[in-house]
Amino acid sequence: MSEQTIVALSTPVGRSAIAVVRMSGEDSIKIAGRFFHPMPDKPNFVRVGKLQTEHFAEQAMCVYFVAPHSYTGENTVEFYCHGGISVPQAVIQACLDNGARMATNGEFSKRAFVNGKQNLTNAEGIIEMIDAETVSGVKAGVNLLNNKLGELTVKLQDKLTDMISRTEVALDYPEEDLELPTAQSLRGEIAELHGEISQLLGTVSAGRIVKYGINVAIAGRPNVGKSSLLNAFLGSDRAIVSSVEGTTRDTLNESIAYKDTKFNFVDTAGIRNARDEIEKEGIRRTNLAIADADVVLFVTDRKDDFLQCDKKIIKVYNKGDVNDYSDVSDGIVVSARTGQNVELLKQTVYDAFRMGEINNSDLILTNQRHIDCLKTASELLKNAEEDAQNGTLDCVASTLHDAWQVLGEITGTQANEDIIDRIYSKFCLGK
Ligand SMILES: Nc1nc2c(ncn2[C@@H]2O[C@H](COP(=O)(O)OP(=O)(O)OP(=O)(O)O)[C@@H](O)[C@H]2O)c(=O)[nH]1
Ligand SMILES: [Mg+2]
Repeated sequence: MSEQTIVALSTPVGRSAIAVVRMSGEDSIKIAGRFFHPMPDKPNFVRVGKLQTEHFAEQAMCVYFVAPHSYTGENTVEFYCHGGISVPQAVIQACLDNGARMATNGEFSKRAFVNGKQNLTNAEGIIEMIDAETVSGVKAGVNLLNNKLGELTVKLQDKLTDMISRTEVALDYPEEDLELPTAQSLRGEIAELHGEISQLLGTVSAGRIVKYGINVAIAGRPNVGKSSLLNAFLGSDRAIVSSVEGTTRDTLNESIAYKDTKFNFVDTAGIRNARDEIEKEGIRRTNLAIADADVVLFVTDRKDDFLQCDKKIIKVYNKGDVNDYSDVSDGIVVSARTGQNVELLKQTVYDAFRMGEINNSDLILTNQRHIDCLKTASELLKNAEEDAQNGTLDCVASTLHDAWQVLGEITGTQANEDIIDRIYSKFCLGK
């Protein structure tokens, strides 16, 4: 049964030069022909024409695509009309009056999935691209859209299928003289596959940084210039700076984009024996910020200072404009006041996470759903390895099958309706 034709505004609601209204479904071209004249002579070509709405005639452009050669895989029509609120609304109304219905969030993309035009990772790639705040985030989305993870998942599933079928043959025809896997050889194969998945899961922390940025805590004793450094990073007078020790009492979060990466700075209260309740709470928050950090910029203005924590630390010798740090070799000398070496410090943080390398790699896990599926698959393979070790081939086959199933959830070949709906509901209307 063919689905009903749907319509939605694909551009944001509000004042704009143009707006795009999209219709998809078997009748979409027929519906468009009732109020847009002349229709383009052929698919994939834009034509300017008169779009008759209930109250006015609008000059618009129209293009149509014929199934299956469209985003959704169905007949699709797009109108490029004047922007604002009322004109697109009237165009949508014309579609509704002629037989279309309003689309729900992500319904165009869901139809693309149903029609085999995209898999779930492709769809999630689109969401990541739209939501990305940095170039590296967009790249991670592009890789998903380009099916990098999808292809790898299918390859892993193929290997599993091969192992499952050989194991099942061994179980069904034990007396036949076939070249069948021994428990030991099977264990080796499973371990290899397990290793591939573990390697992939090893990219999770890099993926979090790509998606959300590097959490950089600026910490140290009072008055060393932490807030001044935050301001220097931001290029604005964000935090209060004063010569009074204990100026900053609360944590202060600000982000910047550096190259293709986001830095999430937290300026913190200076660490010392607290003088009052408020300062005590401030320092407690400093410790939370340190615990949450990917890297701590330990700011100091003297040579014999140290900070003990189990985080990556970059020592920052501040006030380089007035202090002599000529024999310092375990950190970076900067001046928050003059800006000396502040760019170098950003570059140092960037390099500490090998962001250049990460952003050039093909496959980094950035999506929690994918991570969860791979973790489950990894657990199952670990169990299968043990079963193989114990020689219980029937258990091996069924566990490998479960792993195959879980991997299928990544691309959606094995995903249930709930997962699919949850993913597409994250799309905006008209996508
Ligand atoms: N000469 C010089 N003075 C600086 C530099 N950075 C900060 N200062 C001064 O050091 C004092 C303290 O600076 P803040 O940025 O408030 O220091 P803080 O570490 O945030 O201090 P608390 O919030 O009290 O922990 C101010 O008087 C700043 O002007 C610098 O690079 N050179
Ligand atoms: Mg401060």
